[in-house]
Amino acid sequence: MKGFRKDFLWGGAVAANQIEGGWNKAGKGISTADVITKGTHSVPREITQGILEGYDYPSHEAIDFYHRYKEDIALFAEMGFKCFRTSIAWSRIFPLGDEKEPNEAGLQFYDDLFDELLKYNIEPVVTLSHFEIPYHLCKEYGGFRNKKLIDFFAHYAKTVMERYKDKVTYWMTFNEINNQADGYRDLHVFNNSALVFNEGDNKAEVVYQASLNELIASAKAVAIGHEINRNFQIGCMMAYVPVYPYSSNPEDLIASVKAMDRRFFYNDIHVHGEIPAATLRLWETEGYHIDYNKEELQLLREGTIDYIGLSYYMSSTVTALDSIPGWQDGSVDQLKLTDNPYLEKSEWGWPVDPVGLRYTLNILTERYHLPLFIVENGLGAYDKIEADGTIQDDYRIDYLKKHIQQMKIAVEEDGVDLMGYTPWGCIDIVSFSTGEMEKRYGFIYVDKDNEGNGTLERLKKSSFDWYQNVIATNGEEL
Ligand code: P53
Repeated sequence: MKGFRKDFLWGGAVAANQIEGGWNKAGKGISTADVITKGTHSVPREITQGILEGYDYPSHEAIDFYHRYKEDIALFAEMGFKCFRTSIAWSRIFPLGDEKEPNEAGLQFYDDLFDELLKYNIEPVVTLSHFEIPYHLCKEYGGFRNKKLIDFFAHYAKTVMERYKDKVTYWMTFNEINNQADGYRDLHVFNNSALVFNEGDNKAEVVYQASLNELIASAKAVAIGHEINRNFQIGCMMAYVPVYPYSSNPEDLIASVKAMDRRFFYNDIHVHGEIPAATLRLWETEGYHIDYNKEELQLLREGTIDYIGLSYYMSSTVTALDSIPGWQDGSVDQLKLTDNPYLEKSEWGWPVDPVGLRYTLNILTERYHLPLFIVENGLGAYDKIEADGTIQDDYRIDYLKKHIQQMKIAVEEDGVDLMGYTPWGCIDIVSFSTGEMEKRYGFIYVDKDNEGNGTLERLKKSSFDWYQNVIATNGEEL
C-alpha cells in the first residue's frame, strides 16, 4: 500500500482532567485527579485525602478548556484535524459515581463539546476513564478492588453511550490500563484503579484483582456499546513501552519477555477475552488469590474490542545480569532497567526511539491482527517565546517527523493496518507525571507557567503550520 489510508484519522489528543479545569462547575463531583497535587521535575506529586487547604491542584483550572473549548476547537479545525481525542470526566456525569440518575448539566457539556467538533467535521474519539474516577468510589468502596465498581462503570458507560450514540463512533474504555502493573507505584494505581494500598497488602495481588475487575467492567461496556450502536468502534488503550533485552544474552531476552507478559495480560484479555496462560501460572506459583467466577469469564468473552488504541513515547531496556554497569532496580520482578546506548533522552529522561514505534506496530499486528490507532505520541519539552513572539519548536517537529516516517514504513512495507494518529497534548496541558505546565507537547502554546501565572492566551508554534501541511498531504510531506 502506498501511504496512509484515505480516511486516516489525523488529529490530537488530551484528557479531561489535564485540560478542562472547571473541576466543580455545574454539579461536577471530585475525581481522583482532583486530589493530586502539583509536583516538579524532581518533587513527586502527592495524593491528598480529599481537597485540602494550602495545596495546589493543577486539574482545578488546567487550561480552562471548560470555558474556552470553542476557541481551541477552531484552532484544531484550522490545522485540519479529522478527529480529536478527549475523555469524559466520569464525575461530571455521576458526581459520586454510585448514583442512579446522571447529572444533566454534565451530559449537556459534552453534547455541546461534541456538537462543536462535528460542526467542523471533526470526529470525537472518547476515552471513558482517562486517569480519573469519582473520588467517592475510592473513599467509600476502595476503588476497583471492589467488584461493585464493575456495575458503576457499566452504568456510566451505558449512560454516555446512549446519550452520544449519534455523535461519537470511536470509544476507548480505560486509558493506559497497564500502567498500574509497572512497579505498582502509588500514583499509577490510584489513577488507573482508584486504589490506595493498605498496610499488609500484597501489592501485586491487589493490583491483579483490581485490574481484572476493570477488565470485566471494560468488557461489559464494550458489549453494551455494541448493543446500543453496532457501528461503534470500541478499543482498549495500552501504554506501549517496548522492553528490549540489553544484550543478546538469552537471560536478558527472557527478562524482557517476562516484563512484556505483565503488560500483555491487559491486551490479551481485551482482545481474546481469556486470561493468558502465563498469568494464570504466575497467580498459581505466587499463591495469589484472585476472585472471579464463570459469569465474569463469560463477560470477558462477550466484550472483546474492535481496535487497539496505544500510546507510544519511548522504549526501555532491561538486563537479567548483575554485570551490566549502571542498572537501576525497576521494582517489577527485580527488573534491572539500563540505559540503551543507542538512544538519546528527552529533557525529562524519556528515551527517544522512533524505530521502536515501527517495532511496536509490528509486534501488535502479529499478536492481535486488529487495526491499530496511535492515540498518543509526542515530545514534552520546554518552549521559549522569541522576541518577535514566535515559538520555534523544531525539536518537536523533528521528533514527530521521525515517528511518522516509521509509521509509514510500518504501513507500506510491513502491512500494518493503521487507523489514525493523534499526537498527545495538541494544545499545551498539565503534565500527568509531574503536574507541570512547562512540560509542553502542543502545536498551540498556552500562556501559563508552573506557578499558575499567565493569561491563558493561546499562540501558534512553528509546529502548528508544519502539522497542518502534514494533514493536508495525508503524511506525504513531512
Ligand atoms: P506526561 C508512562 C509512559 C508513557 C505514557 O505524560 C504515560 C505514562 C504515565 O506516566 O502517560 C501518558 O504528561 C498519559 C497521559 C500523559 C502522557 O502520557 O507525564 O496517557 O495522560 O499526559 C504524557 O509527560
